[in-house]
Amino acid sequence: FLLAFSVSCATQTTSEQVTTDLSQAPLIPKPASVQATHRAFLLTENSAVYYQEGHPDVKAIADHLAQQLQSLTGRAPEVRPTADAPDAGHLYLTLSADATPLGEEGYELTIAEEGIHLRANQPAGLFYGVQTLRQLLPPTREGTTPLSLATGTIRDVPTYAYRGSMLDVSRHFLGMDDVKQYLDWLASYKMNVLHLHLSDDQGWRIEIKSWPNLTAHGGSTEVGGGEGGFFTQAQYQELVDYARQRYITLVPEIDMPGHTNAALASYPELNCNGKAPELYTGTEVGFSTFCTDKDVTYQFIDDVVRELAALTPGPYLHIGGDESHVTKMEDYIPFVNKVQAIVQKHGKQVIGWDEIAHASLVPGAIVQSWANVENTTNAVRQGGRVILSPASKAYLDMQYDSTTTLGLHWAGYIEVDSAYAWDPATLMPGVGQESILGVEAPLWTETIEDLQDVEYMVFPRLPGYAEIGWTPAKLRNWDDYKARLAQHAPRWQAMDIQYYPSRLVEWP
Ligand code: TNX
Repeated sequence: FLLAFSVSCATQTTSEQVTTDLSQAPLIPKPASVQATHRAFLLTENSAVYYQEGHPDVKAIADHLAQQLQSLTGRAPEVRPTADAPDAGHLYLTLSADATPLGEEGYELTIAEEGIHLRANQPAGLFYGVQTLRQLLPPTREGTTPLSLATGTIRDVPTYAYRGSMLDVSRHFLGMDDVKQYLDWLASYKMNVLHLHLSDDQGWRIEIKSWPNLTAHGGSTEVGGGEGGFFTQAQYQELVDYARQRYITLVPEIDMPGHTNAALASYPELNCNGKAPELYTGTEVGFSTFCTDKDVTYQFIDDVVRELAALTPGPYLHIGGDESHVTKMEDYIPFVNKVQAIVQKHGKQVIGWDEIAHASLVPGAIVQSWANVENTTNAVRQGGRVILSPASKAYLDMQYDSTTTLGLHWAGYIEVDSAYAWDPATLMPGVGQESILGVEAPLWTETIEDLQDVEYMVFPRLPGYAEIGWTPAKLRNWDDYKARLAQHAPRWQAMDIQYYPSRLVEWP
């Protein structure tokens, strides 16, 4: 129900009344449980952020929250270790190991008239609780404090452990600032994986010190013949760190044995005929392959995986494996088996596109399913777990409809409703929730040239994938979601995001 506040309402420039019903908050992802108590907490300039001492990450999250609050109140709140009995009106961040139902990533956010208490088992949970709090506050500074928050308790845990998106930085290179911006977007919707597609026919985008021509030559162009680019190892580590501060794991992908023209052009010895092809700036797929029966190929892969694994604290290394149309199946299978062993040797868990299920999956291997039911069920039969990226639902490079100018449509058009209204656990027969690690929405960049293009394809679909990964299926439905989604537009506007204004949503 709605209640007008004489104090707080005057301070909020929107004409809407201030709601004190926490269950009506337009949160994305929708929390697992919300209990409203229909009163209000007033956040003032004197509200401080108290954090439990003993864990550096908790202090960092408190600082992050303080920064967000400063942008809304104009004043930096004090950040202090929890004092014995501070007076009312503050925010408290606490790690409590006993709240086991919250798991690794869950949180409990209690908003009372006297104060706001955020609790979690792990820092990640506190970070997600802060993202929720941020969505309960206005998008921008709208006037003076106090800001009113509806009271109640949110107890929230994600359904799937892996909630990701992929950026293809190979077809068109996207630089440091673009990737950081993308990481911020993912974090604000509680997504926890960024998969970087670092190599393809059109470009090699990660410095490998033992094979320097990969980037010197192989990174020098992109689709359309632009200048390309690459990440130095130091830059990559900066991204790893930026992601880690947002509780996001980076998954690096080196695609092979196909999608390798940039590497083949950089080192002739990787080709069966010993001749380096020209660099490629078109958009065909499936024409390149490493020479799978040369020893140097595996020496090369060992070096690349060793260097990349050393730079990557996350558990995964993605070996691609898709669309190797010019690699014979009798060569593809032993190749994938050997590469899996190399990845294991360097201490990482293998992820590959669903075609790798043709090989014998090593224990712990994860298959990223983009289309093929047979490959995916084969992976599950082998004991592999699955990341779902069904092209006709989750490909961010698919056009919204026939009038969209960016993007492709080989897997169909994906309007905002179709992107949202599917359930990972019932998508493929034989691939149930217990086999599913999570969901990932890939953005391939054959037609995507810069961050503005990225924005248009990603917004407003990305929050939907975040919700599919986080919110229990039984709490999700399109009509409820689209009303919440509409209310995020002012947040995107505040961040200068040029989103696709789908006609299926009643934007404010
Ligand atoms: C298929 S799906 C690809 C990519 C393309 C994409 C374009 C998959 C694993 N491979 O190489 O960029 O389609 O939508």
